[in-house]
Amino acid sequence: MKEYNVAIVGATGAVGEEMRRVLEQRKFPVKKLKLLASARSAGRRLTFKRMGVTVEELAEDSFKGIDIALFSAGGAISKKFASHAVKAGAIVIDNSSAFRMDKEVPLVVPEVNPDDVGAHNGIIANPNCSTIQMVVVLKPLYNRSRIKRIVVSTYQAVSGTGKNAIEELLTQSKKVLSGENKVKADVYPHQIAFNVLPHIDIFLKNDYTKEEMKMVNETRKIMGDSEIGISATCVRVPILISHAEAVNIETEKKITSAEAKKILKNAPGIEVIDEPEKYAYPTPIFAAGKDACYVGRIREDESIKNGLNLWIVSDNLRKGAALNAVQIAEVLIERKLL
Ligand code: NAP
Ligand code: 12T
Repeated sequence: MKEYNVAIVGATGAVGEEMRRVLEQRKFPVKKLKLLASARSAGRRLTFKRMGVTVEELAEDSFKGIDIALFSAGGAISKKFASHAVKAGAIVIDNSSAFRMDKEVPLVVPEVNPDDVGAHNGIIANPNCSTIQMVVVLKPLYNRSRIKRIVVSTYQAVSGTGKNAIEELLTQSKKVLSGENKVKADVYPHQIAFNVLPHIDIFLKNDYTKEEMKMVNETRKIMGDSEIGISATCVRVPILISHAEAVNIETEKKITSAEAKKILKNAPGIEVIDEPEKYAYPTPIFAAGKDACYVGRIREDESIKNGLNLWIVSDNLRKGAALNAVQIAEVLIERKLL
């Protein structure tokens, strides 16, 4: 089997760490793994397949001989370095929002639009975490009946923001539990421990957040339907891993809740957990560390003719980031595009 030289840009971050784990767990055919981060981390030793790998400082000439570069160090780094990786002959799979809406850049969720991978100019974008888990679940329903409108509220874990945010939630929580009533907020504008913030990424001119508009625009691009009405409210909650979403959809044709359950049970990448009588529904703690998009609380919306309500939960660092990126690379290999 052919093996590939893989680089992880942002290897010491929350997503980068998960990338290493996913590559190893899925037995991705790695010939050589290059771990890149800032000067702060250069020289650190990390393990891959029980071997030590030294973290190197990211530079323009880091990509010689690299076949696949998995970028996860923020949009500014992607904008500055992705072109150098492409020039060196690598295919870039980018986790930031830098290129997602570019016309020449495919935005891919393998369960939804795998055929889009081919049309790239060196860069393929990994969608936003909240978008990925929603489209994995909505696509099989869409295939049964076009979805006219989506209304979604998210409950997003702090790990979506990165390592500093995980640290901040833990530190603040310890302080509150030890009786301090004033805690310092650095990463977020307000205390996140024991709180809920209706604010993810920056605010835009229309008063929505960038995260909310990513869900609108990326969903339309991935589903290949620019006409779907989408309204999102993205909320940060004090949990470590996994995003949850309450999703309401309006379809053109009626889909009963029984039919929806049957469709979703047979769809790729999805597990249905929906037995209210046993209190069985997906939760963030259950989904953390797992690969599937979990869906439960499937109900017909009794306020409209053709509506459904769903509760969708998935690990934001895995399917929401690292796993989806590695699956994109696997599609490239399967299709002999790499
Ligand atoms: P993180 O935990 O803060 O890690 C950031 C990583 O970037 C670290 O490895 C850091 O290295 C590296 N980095 C920072 N500045 C750098 C520089 N100047 N040069 C080289 N490396 C640098 O963040 P994260 O949660 O892993 O997220 C990173 C990226 O993934 C962001 O673009 C975020 O938008 C994206 N992301 C995407 C999704 C998704 O929805 N698909 C989900 C979460 C995050 P040091 O350790 O040396 O500082
Ligand atoms: N600000 O990939 O803070 O565009 O949870 C993902 C997660 C941006 C992204 C977050 C973010 C992205 C967050």
